[in-house]
Amino acid sequence: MTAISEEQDRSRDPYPSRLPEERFLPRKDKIVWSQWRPDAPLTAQQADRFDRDGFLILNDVFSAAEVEALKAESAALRGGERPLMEGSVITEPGSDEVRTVFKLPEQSPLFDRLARDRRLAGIASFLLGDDVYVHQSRLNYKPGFTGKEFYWHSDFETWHAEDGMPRMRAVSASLLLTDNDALNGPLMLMPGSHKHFVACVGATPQDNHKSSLKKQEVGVPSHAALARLAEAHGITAATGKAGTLVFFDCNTMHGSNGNITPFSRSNAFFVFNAVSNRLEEPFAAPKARPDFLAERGKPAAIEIANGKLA
Ligand code: 6CS
Ligand code: FE
Repeated sequence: MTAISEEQDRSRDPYPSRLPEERFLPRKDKIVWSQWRPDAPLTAQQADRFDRDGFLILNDVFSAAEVEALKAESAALRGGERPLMEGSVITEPGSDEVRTVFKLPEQSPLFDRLARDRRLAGIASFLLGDDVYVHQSRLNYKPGFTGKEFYWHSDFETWHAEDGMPRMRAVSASLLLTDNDALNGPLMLMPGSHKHFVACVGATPQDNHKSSLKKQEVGVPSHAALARLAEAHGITAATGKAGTLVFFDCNTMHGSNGNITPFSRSNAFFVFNAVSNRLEEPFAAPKARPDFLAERGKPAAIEIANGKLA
C-alpha cells in the first residue's frame, strides 16, 4: 500500500476556494476546542457566547495605565520616529497615510509582552485547545478623513488559500487603541457566520497581497452571499472605548466602513494559530505570501505571561 500523497490529500480539502463558482460549505472544525474548567481565562458563559457568535467583546481588561502605554507605543510606531522593518508598512489607497504596520512583537517590546499576556495568548490558547504562536500581527490605523474601508471577508479564507493554513483553528485578538464608535468605522461582524465557509470566486493573481492589503478584491463573497449571511445572522459593531478587547474566530465574516470623521480609529490585531495548525503550502495561490503577513516554518509556542504591562 502506498501512502496518500499530499496532492491526493489536498483534493479532499474541506475548504476549497478561489473557484469558478461560489459555494456555501459547512464548517468542519470546532470553534471552542477546550472543555471549560474553573481556572479557564474566560467564564463558561463567555466561552459559550464565543462558540455561538464567533466573537466576544471584553471590557475593562486593561488598566488605564496599560491602555495609555499601549496608545503611546502605537503612536510611536506610526510617527516615523522609529525605524520599521522593510515592507511592514502599508499606506492607504491613494495617499501616503499609514494604513497598517505589521510585525508588532518584532518591532516593539511592549507589543511583544502584550501578545504573550494571559489576557491575549492565554485566552487564545484556551479557545484553540493548544499551544499558540502569532501567525500575523498588525496595527490598523484608519486615520480620520482618509481611512478607507476593509471590505467584508473571512480571514481564514485568505489564510487558507494564500498562506496554507490547513484548518479553522486560529483566533484574532483586536485591542481597541482609540474609542471605536458608530461613526469612525468600527469593526463589524456577522454573528454566527463562522459556521459557514463561503468558497469564493476567482483565481488568486500573482502577488495579490500588494493590492489586497489596501483594498481586497479576491476572496470576498458576492453581494448575494453577503446579503444571505446578513439576513440570517445580522451585523454587530464591535464598539467600545480604548482598551476594549475583541476576540473573533478566524472564519467570522467581518469588515469595516471608511472613516470620514476627523477622529482616527486604531486597533492592534494579533492572530493566534494553534501550533498543530501551522502553515503548509498555499491551497489556492501561486506562491506563499511574505513572512511579514504569515509566520511560516515551525514557530515556537508562546510562553504565556501573567503580569502588568505598565
Ligand atoms: O491579508 C490578510 O491576511 C488580511 N487582510 C485582508 C485585507 N483580508 C484578509 C485578511 O484579513
Ligand atoms: Fe480581517
